[in-house]
Amino acid sequence: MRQALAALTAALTLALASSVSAQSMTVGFSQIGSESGWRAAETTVTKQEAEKRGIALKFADAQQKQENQIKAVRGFIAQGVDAILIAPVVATGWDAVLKEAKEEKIPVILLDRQIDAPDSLYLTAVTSDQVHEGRVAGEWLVKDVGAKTCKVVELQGTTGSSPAINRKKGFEEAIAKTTNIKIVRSQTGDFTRTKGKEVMESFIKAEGGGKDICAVYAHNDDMAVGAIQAIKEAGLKPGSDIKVVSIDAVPDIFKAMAAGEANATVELTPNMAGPAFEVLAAYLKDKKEPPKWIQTESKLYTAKDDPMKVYEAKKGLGY
Ligand code: GYE
Repeated sequence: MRQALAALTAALTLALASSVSAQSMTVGFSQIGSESGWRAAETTVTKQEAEKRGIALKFADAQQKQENQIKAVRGFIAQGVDAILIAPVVATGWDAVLKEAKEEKIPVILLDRQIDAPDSLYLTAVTSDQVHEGRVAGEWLVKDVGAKTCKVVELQGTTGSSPAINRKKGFEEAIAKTTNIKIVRSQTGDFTRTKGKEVMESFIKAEGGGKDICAVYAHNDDMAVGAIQAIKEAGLKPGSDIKVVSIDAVPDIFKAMAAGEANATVELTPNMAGPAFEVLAAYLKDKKEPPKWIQTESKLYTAKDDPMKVYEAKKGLGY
């Protein structure tokens, strides 16, 4: 009896300790901005995940500028937060500020993008496999196009960001296995609809009014939605005259798919914070080092996957 009581007390103390630590935990989040529907959803979900755990979240929107992110991180360090989340807008330039956090023993977790820095400077990175995402997009196009000659135009993500670098790499690997599919133009659209439309307009002008373009590969759905607008304004049919393949699987791309204006997207979950908070709680409790990379799933969706049903299902997930 006495042993059972002791075990129960220990279990209750442990549960209380971990819930108290989550309750009193303050986490700073340096978010890139709200350049895309996916990014806005990530912010919403991160706030929901923090609330669920009783974590006090200090949120800073960097308007897509690294210097604002670095300033925000320094602010979190000065405030003595328990941990810091960073969605790093670009892959380089983080060593100094991460060393400052390390000196103050404040763990840093990267969300949705990787950085070129020693992984001793951060606790873990919660991201998709972005090379794989690009490969899946490329393999879909290879299958869809068959032996037909296909001139592809590419809308890259933010210059110097890990998704832009990796998604380009993966897609090129996939089409390199063919001799009939080539990227003829490639430029950054900075992950935004506006820029995606602008750059697609310039591609159409440069490529004989667009009739020679077989497909557009956009590193995210928001640029793809902008490109769809440009294709329509040029009097062409997106989804058939020019195939549209992209990444994120935000609700609006499924609306376009249902209208026959988009063809394929690779899903990226906006919930990177849930896994981040889980490993953080474990680390703060017993200093157990998590793996340096927590990989999120990537799933291909095409028009065959009942797009309006997917659209409805996604509407509630932070978008
Ligand atoms: O694909 C895009 C956002 O960092 C992987 O950033 C993320 C990308 C995402 O702007 O919509």
